[in-house]
Amino acid sequence: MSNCCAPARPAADGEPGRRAAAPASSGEQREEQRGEQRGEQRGQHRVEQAAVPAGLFTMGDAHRDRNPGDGERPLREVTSSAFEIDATTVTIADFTRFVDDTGYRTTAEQEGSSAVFHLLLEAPARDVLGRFAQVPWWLGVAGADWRHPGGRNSSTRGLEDHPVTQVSWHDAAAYCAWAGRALPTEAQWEYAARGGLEGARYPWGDDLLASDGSWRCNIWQGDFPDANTRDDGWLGTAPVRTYEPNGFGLWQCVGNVWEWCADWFHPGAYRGGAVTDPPGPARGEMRVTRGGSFLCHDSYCNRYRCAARTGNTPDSSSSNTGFRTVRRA
Ligand SMILES: [Ca+2]
Ligand SMILES: [Ca+2]
Ligand SMILES: [Cu+2]
Repeated sequence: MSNCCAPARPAADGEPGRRAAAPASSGEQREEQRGEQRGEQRGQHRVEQAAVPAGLFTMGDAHRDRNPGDGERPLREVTSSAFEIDATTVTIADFTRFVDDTGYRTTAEQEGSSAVFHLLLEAPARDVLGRFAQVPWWLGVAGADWRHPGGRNSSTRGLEDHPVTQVSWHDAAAYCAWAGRALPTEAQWEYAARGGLEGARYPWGDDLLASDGSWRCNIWQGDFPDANTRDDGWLGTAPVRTYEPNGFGLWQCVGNVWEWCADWFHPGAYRGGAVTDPPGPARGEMRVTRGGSFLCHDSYCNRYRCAARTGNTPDSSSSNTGFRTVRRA
């Protein structure tokens, strides 16, 4: 899949998305072992927690807004155990504590590049390695990583309360291992994002805008991908406590940054009827991402919805993908 919203890291042969998938969870298991060897010294995870009660919800797109091929249907009844989830995505300040404690190097740092949205580029032209063919507003940029989200001339100064970005699924899993946490399953993510509203399009209801016409999430306004009017206040990421939290106390599930989930992505994942605490497909090539980002616009990508789903290869990283975590069961 060439995702309109976040490109896959090119394989060594330059063809996006063709890199062989890593053996299932190898990075995660390695990081988990490391975390367990540290035992009591597990890192301090300071993100505020939202309590999600045990319950039953309808997973999937009840409005037929779906993107063909994403597999937002059939609807299915999901029974969920209670769990605790981060009220916000992991911030740059949070990720800094993890890296300071462990010396962890992200996939982008190891590979030497990451995907930067063209209007967020802060790097000399020689750092631009290329454009992604299907999604030319994405640039492969040498030196882009979580500390330099726009490239070598950028920094995270003043962005401490913004979501960390330019992190791969492996990086998110490594953070979780350090913190004694886990990525949410896709079902946990959707249940938490819905905030107790059954079948609603957004975490706050069915209408995109507030009754006074103001924005309730950080997506794109204007002509994608070149002109953004910033009606919602933001071209790129917003601080994690922007707008209002949902009924369970979660902020910005929809918009701002895509959020990595634990599951492998498969468009047929919902077939098979009612389930309890589903872990997702046993294998795959992409990990699920949820919630859409500051780049979503109805003109080409309406994935800023509770039911929307897509995936990316686990080594991919970009300007608009981050994560939140759950307490390990
Ligand atoms: Ca925006
Ligand atoms: Ca989000
Ligand atoms: Cu989108």
